Amino acid sequence: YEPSLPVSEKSNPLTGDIDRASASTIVRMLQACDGQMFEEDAGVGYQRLFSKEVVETMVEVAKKVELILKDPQDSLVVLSGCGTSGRIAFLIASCFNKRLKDISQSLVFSYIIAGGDRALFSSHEAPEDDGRLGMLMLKEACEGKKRVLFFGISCGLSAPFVAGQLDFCLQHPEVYIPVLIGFNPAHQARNEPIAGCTFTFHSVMQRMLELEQSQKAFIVSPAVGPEAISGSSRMKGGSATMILLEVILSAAQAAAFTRAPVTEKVILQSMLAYKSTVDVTYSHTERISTLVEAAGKSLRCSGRVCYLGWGSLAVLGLIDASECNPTFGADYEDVRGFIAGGYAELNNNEGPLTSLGPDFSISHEDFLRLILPLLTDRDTVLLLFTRSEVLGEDVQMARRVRQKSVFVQNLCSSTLQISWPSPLTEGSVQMLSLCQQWELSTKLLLNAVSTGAHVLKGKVYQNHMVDVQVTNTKLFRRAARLLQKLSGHPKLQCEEALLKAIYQSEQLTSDITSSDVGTHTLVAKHRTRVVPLALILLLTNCSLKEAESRLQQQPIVREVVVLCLS
Ligand code: F1P
Repeated sequence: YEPSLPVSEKSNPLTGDIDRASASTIVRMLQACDGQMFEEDAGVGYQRLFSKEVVETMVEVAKKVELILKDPQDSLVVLSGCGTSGRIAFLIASCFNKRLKDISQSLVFSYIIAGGDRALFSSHEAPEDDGRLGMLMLKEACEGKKRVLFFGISCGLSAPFVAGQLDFCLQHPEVYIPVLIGFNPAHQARNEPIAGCTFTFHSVMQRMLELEQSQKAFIVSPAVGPEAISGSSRMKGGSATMILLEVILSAAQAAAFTRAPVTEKVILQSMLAYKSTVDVTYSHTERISTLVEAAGKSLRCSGRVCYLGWGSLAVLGLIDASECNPTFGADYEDVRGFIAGGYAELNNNEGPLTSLGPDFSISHEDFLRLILPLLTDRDTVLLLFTRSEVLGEDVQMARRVRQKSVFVQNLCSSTLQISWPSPLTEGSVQMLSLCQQWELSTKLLLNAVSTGAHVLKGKVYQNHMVDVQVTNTKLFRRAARLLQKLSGHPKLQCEEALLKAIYQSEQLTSDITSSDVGTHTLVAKHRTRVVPLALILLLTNCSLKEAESRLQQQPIVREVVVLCLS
């Protein structure tokens, strides 16, 4: 079934055996996968990051941002997406607004995440399916604006939420210019009907392609190769989103405030600096492997991994932690992020969210109050900061954590001895890019830690997220496809097994089979381990009860499968 899959959903041949690899091999595999982001077009005909068309479009988009920065009255640059894409939108909008504030300019960047701010730090995948909701949230965010540059991010060119927003922009060209950011060739955009809408992602994109010539719409969608864990677009998809947006917005800021015009050369050089960041980060394979090993050990013996961060690096910790639940079926206690200054530092649209539950307690005070007393030597704590941010707070914090004999590792530029590529441009841009590259570097490290640790815990089968939460249509289809691949059974039978696991029912009633996928995903939200259960059902033809007990006895799915097959 693989040839028919879009690049972002394919399984990567480099990582087929990642589930049996050691920590250092896992890190080397991730390095090879991330390296693919910068590969040239290898004759497959897909646009890549460095393709001429991609760079040219980035120049044009940066010029549109520049216009808004120079004349911000009644204007807005909106960044929007679902899951990781929405979280990166938040991070970038916050960083660039901070920089505008530092030079006393109007703040023009704003973000939208499907599901609202609660989705910044926890998994809310269902709103991704809602095209109308996307449109309404965009309309509300832009009330009264006369000029809006809208960045819709969907790594897989698939989220109905983003399609709804792009469609709205196309219907109101007098105000909106849509820019689509994704990582598949255009013809691979999702063409599945969207509930309550007359368009598909694919059809919206076709309309955008027609408008590209007249610069009324832009598409930046280079392929970056399949993800290390199939479909896990939080990894390369998220990193490449960061790179594209940071390069475009930095170039626009430099042009608006330091009179350094946006050119293809500026864009290309800036992207090359990100390539060096990836290389330099992975030149510390040994140290990263130590972290992966420690985090894996913690998770394997029911310990926890905590990221204690300062500033934007803390945001990356919060983001990475929030993705472990939907990707690996992890509990929110397994990997958690905390930020110095809490919500005041985040400055998110909806303000403090602490009242939503314990998983929204994200300040260092919360960590000291709720987590520190519980820490044991099974746990791993990572401190994330740049030296200028912490002024000794990190040392104090590390001391307090170490008293509990926890594995503590500081991740800051000095500890990892990350040196930075020589500055490419003069003035403020140099400062900006230095800081931004710390962020990409931190993202890669944290993705390696959380992915590697879950792989070592047995939460990945070959290179598939076999414990994925089936909480929206994309994830339902991905789960059903995975069952087909792993069991060799036909699609219908795999979907039936999935439904049995979701509804916890041996018999599928007509009520169940006649419901739509959206309904199934609402029920699945309250279930765990549905894909492993369905897989055992398919492989052994046993009862649900027996499948559950097999999983309880051996939680590592690959081992259960080996047992089933023997
Ligand atoms: C959005 C997203 C991903 C997440 C998971 C579910 O994907 O929420 O960020 O990792 O795969 O979907 P996309 O719209 O950016 O492709």
